[in-house]
Amino acid sequence: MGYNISTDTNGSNDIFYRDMTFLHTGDLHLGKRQNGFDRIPDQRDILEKITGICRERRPDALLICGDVYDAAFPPRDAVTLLDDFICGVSMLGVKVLMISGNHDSAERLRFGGRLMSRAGVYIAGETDRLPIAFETLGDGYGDVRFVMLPFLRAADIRNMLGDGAPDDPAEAFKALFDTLPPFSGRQVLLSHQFYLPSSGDIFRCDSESPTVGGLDALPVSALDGFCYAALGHIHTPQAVGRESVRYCGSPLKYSASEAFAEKSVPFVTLGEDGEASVELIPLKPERDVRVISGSFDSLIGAAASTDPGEREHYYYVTLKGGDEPPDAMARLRYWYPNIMQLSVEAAGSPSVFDDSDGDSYDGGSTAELFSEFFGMQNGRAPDDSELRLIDEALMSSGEEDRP
Ligand SMILES: [Mn+2]
Repeated sequence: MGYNISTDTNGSNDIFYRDMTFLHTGDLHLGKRQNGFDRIPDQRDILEKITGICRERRPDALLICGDVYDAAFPPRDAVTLLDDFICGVSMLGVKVLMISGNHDSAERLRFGGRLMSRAGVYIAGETDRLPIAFETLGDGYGDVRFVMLPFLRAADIRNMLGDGAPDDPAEAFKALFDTLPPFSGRQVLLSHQFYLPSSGDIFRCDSESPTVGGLDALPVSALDGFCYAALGHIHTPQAVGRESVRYCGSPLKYSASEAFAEKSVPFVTLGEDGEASVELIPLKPERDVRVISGSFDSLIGAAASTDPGEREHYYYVTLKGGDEPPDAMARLRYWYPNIMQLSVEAAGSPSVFDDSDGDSYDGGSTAELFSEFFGMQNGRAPDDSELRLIDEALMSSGEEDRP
């Protein structure tokens, strides 16, 4: 946004417009604990780096595309961190546009949003009314409409579109976009759904928890009307179908499967004609996630000659060779204080030791789990006839009701 009035070499007073630019982030997962480690200090570090990019590059807007927090009830340090981040970016004169993801509580995230919009901080967490939120920012070439779609479950779409909602998710999304007021200018989308290209697949990793009550993969063709689609949800940075539809990826590595991924933030320049050019600005954390493997002796031997700074990273360690002593974890931690996980690869089945606080489910029968799932989907407990249907379905699938 904004423009520079300058004198060109001919001495005439032409106005040179500056193309609109924005920075695309998402999947911050603030407050996440990873294998027992509080990642708030790392998150503060990486958000300060993103703020630094804003300071240097002065984009018109910073987009935060969902999974802002790791949980619906974020710890207070996470809330403080987000407050500091948004405030710091906003003070630079950069607008902030933020949507809720499947990990966020949409209602909590949008607290104060109507007031904050006056300061250029826009939050979309509405899932219960039309139209979906949008903000219009202008540059010298006219207005650009940012369509801000909070993470939507199938039930949200039914609530928004009513009885006429198409069953096909792709059709439903088109119908949602059709409810927006007509607009002929350039449009940018913020969304936190699972989109797939028409051919091929996308790179996924272990830290994207499957979405309860989520929609099936949406075809990326649903986004054809947008100059740029800023997506969140998938933690590996990648384009989907075309360069200007992309997942920015999480700014930090939240699983061992991401150890070799390059994290980055797309810096997007939107031309007069709606052409979006993308520059990936690399993100380098103070403390990285590493994967090492080898025999106990070889790892201990290598540790002594490894730079102490290097040993401060987070490590996923796999021991091979069967020479590990009973106190292997303690002895490795002497050298590598931040071991997130230690696995022993024996000839038989691999075993894993970690201090994870665990995502695995902690009991409950399949029917109980289904009832919980039903509640998340529909906002109420299943009634008797629905419970009978669940039982019948479990019986016919051969899935016995576990204790
Ligand atoms: Mn995520």
